[in-house]
Amino acid sequence: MTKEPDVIHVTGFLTQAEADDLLSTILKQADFRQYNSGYGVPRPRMEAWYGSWDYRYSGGTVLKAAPIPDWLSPVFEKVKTAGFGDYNAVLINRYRDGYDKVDPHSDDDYGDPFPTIPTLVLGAMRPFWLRLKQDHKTKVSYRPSHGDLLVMRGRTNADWQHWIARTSKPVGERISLTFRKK
Ligand SMILES: O=C(O)CCC(=O)C(=O)O
Repeated sequence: MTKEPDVIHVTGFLTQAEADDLLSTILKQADFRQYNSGYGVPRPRMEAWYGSWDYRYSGGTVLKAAPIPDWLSPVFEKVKTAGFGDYNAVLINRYRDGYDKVDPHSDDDYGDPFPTIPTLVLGAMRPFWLRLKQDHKTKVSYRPSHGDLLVMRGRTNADWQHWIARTSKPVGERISLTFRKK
């Protein structure tokens, strides 16, 4: 077990203009909804799912399968060309302000014990936290901002949980795209 996660932070993965364009297209076109957790409580962020299978959260929430829109194809291609994998689905998360968050978790829907998980960030910078599952104390954070790609690799998802913390600081809207495959 390493005390360092295997994470690559690619700054400027998209140019400023590409990132601006994609952000404005997503805000106009993506079918964001606020889903409930398994206990009927609204999840504190909005989500849009594009993939050929239903995306299921533990607790029973289901994001229905939807075709990947054409305007997302170039970004899948760019992730593939950069050598981070060939994906066929994406979960787009929208954190409207500092109140929106996602709690510590691992992504266990890849059907792969050691998945490579690229996350493209648009909009405001929010620290991306990781903690070791073994002790919940060893923590590392990254600061991906508009147009950056953060890639978790190797044992990272197996040994670490990741999250976006709530903050009372004024922060703008943040969008993340997490690429998935089956
Ligand atoms: O928004 C992020 O950067 C993290 C997203 C995430 O952890 C997830 O959707 O599984």
